[in-house]
Amino acid sequence: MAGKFISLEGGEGAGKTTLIRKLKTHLENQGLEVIITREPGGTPGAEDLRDILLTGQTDRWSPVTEALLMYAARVDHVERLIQPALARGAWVISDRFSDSTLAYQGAAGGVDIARIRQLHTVALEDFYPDLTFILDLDPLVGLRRTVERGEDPTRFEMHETDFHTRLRDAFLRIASDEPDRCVVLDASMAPDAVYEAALEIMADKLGANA
Ligand code: T5A
Repeated sequence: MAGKFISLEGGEGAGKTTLIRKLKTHLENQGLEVIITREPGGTPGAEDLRDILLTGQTDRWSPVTEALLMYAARVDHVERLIQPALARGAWVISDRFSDSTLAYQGAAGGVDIARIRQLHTVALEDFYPDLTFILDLDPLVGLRRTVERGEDPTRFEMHETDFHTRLRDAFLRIASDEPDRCVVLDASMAPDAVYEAALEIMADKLGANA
């Protein structure tokens, strides 16, 4: 039986990585093989692209170039890691996927959404996650969390507040446009409360195994 593909989306510091670790442990306790991965990245070639995408000045690439680079990385990721894992029955959880391109390069960066959707079709046809969690959080709270972590900011974290507000609105719009696939989680709750809410949704949407 094919596995399931879950993506987590949201603004900076929303708590995706924290939630993914908990979901992995839960699913492994159900006897499932679980692969956790991230975008941009996830395979050696895509991680090379991640290095150039996340470093340098905010205007290092135009939003269209960013979208193309994100999709170059994504095709490698899907073909070499995600699809083979799903085919052998593993569950794959990715820290970001295609909705991030719609939100970051599209709604926040200014690339026409229809153009990004066309790019998706050219690159991956109708391949999408089975379930997407959108972690919704005030962007200032998320950015504060990343600052408190003490790492250097990425190119995207350095954008103005307006950019992060557009991102939040974009993710909420994606969730309301695609209610079968996407579920919004209130990421201002404590980590365990976010996890409990995610477990309930996963069981409801993906069935008994979850
Ligand atoms: N990008 C990506 C695009 O522009 N287009 C694309 O198509 C794609 C795929 C990736 C960047 O690339 C951009 C978007 C991103 O800017 P990244 O470093 O992977 O860069 O950035 P993020 O994905 O945003 O990852 P972060 O690690 O910054 O955030 P997370 O994973 O959402 O948050 P997490 O779990 O690491 O938590 C952050 C801090 O908050 C605490 C944690 O302990 C941690 O210290 N925390 C909480 N605190 C209070 N309450 C909670 N519920 C908490 N949950 C976590």
